[in-house]
Amino acid sequence: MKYEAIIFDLDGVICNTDKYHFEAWKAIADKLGIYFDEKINNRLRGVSRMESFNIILEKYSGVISEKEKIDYTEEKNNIYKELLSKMCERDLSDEVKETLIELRKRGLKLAIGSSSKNTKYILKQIGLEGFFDAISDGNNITNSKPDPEVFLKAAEYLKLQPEKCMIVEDAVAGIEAAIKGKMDSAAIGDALFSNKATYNLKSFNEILIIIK
Ligand code: B16
Ligand code: MG
Repeated sequence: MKYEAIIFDLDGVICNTDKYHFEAWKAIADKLGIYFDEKINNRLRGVSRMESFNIILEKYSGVISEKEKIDYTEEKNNIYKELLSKMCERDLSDEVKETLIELRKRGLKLAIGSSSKNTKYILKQIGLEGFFDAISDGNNITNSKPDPEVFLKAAEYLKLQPEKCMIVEDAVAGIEAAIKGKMDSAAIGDALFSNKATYNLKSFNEILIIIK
């Protein structure tokens, strides 16, 4: 086989938490009277919480202190976590679940490479606590995507060379991170627009075809 491991992004790949990020950011943007739509939300995919807020603030004409920025990002995270608390095992699709099980059966190591500091909580909610061989997330990185750090750390935790790992991503920033880390990548959803991934997935289970 071409790869020894697959490193999955979480939000927008394993589960659809991206819609909750949107809802939570929208509440903050509305509070501040900032215009915010799906197109701006797509620029937040894969980037850290504070970087996301800085992108939203590009449309803000007022003045905001660093302390207020921390307070607003915390408020966003509380709204987001409240939405996550309603998630359960049914929020993991059969397609994703069956593909993960089949990949493991074929002997591949499976890891998460996510910018989110809520990764472990989300995995628990959808019934995947303890499933992955390694988790690299927003808690162990200094630079978020498009920096390759989160994926390089995942490869390191798996004790594998980065070239032996393939990345699955829904964010353009994530595909750029994979390229910088010299790793092959498979794009799904919004990441298809980057046109820079090694593979383009029409559906998640196509991973089973491309790894052959
Ligand atoms: P949190 P991923 C990313 O997760 C999201 O795509 C991005 O929108 C979010 O800002 C980032 O996590 C940080 O999330 O606020 O939960 O720490 O796509 O890299 O799995
Ligand atoms: Mg994502």
